[in-house]
Amino acid sequence: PYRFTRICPTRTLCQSRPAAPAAAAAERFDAQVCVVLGTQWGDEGKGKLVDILAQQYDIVARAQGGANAGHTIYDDAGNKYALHLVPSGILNQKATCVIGNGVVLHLPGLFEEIANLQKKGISVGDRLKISDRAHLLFDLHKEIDGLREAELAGSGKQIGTTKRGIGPAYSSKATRNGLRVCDLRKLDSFAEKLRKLSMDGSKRFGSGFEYDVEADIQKYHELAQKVLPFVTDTVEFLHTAHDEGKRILIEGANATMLDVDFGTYPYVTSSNPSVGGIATGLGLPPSKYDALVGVVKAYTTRVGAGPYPTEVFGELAEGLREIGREYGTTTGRPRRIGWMDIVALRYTCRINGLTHLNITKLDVLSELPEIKIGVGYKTKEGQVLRSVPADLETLENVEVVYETLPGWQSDISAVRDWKDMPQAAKDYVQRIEDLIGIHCKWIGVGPGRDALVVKP
Ligand code: 2SA
Ligand code: GDP
Ligand code: MG
Repeated sequence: PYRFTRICPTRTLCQSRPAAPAAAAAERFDAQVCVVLGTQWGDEGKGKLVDILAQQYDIVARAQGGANAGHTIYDDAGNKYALHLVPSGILNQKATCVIGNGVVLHLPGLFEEIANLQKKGISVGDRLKISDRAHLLFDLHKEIDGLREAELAGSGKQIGTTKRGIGPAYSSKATRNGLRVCDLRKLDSFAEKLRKLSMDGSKRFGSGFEYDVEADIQKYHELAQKVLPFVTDTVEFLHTAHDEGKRILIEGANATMLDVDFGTYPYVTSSNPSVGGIATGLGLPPSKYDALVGVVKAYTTRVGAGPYPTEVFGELAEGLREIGREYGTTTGRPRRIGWMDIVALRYTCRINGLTHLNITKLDVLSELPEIKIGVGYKTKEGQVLRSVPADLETLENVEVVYETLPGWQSDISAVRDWKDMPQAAKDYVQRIEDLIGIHCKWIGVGPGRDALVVKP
């Protein structure tokens, strides 16, 4: 039944973009502190919402993850930006961006990203604050990430990491031999600590471990001078700003189904992309969060290995991948594709205590004659599960129970008002809202800033 009829001009995404203000930017969002989180396996379109909301916030902060994250955003002129470590608020020239203590920071990558932004006319200047407690991610962590994946390849159990060194950097943090940004203030002891850390790698991996520690120490002499002007106590900075009534937007990276505690372990990232990671990654407590927005793709995608109950294949997957441009922002890997999974979504919404949802990429489904929603998991033994099981074997073997809704088969990429949405598209969004019980405040109908519908 899935014949892609190419009725939908979203296949030429962002070729001519009207410089109209986004609907969300026109309407003030009241929350003084707003947290934006991924509710699926990442790449829901968090960056786009953060960029839009950032126009009305003073501070935009990242709390966890590292350069594994990839957020693609388009400005009013249709220029494309791919951000990894720099918060997506950087496009708002009035916003100060914060990289919190929970982020693992690869300094060469950060400066490359800043230079790329500068080439596109976005000056970072003094608008970036970096926590002195954040852990440094070195090339040795990337090296170990690659070596570990190569080891796992033998047993066919590769995680499919981004090879950005994320797991090894959080391992160093937990092992308590990691180096923090504040260590860059004392370069003698910094060098000693880095030599010890490097020794761990060479002991574990022997001659396979290719890392020139002395060369890196030299490099970090320069990098320290470059980064220290941005470094501050971000806990103090954020609390003072909050007390002064400043508005703070917090940008989640990755997503709850990739959370090291709640995701499909071990096929997860090594941080907590759920709400707990926001609190520990910034030192701003949950009692200060006024809104928690979950970003939900109208279907699902996943990069890397691991169980994925609603995954689809063949022409349907290929068609949606092409229309939705589902390729990794960081690695360019093709993303796996699946239907909306309500069991997983209900689970992640509960964990995060979400107050609003943003359904994204509804336009990508426009060509389909019918659309499925996974509403239940049935085990081999015939038991219907109410939530996501911890045991991967159980999860891998569930049979998904689907509801099928009619598609709208018309282009919705120019719709800006909920009342102009085709009835079948309204029904699809309403069904998700009813199943989850959280207001879908924003609906994405294209990648541009203006392509957003506010649902009453
Ligand atoms: P890692 O590198 O240790 O965090 O990888 C562990 C798992 O987490 C997944 N992961 C991601 N999933 C979706 N998007 C991510 N960011 C990039 C993007 C991904 C890319 O925006 O497209 O470019 O490939 C991201 N980062 C980590 C990863 O696939 C592993 O399953
Ligand atoms: P993030 O990691 O959650 O920030 O998401 P990514 O930026 O990695 O991936 C989301 C992709 O979808 C980006 O290329 C966005 O430009 C694009 N996107 C976001 N919202 C929409 C939408 O509503 N419709 C379409 N067609 N694309 C969107
Ligand atoms: Mg992404």
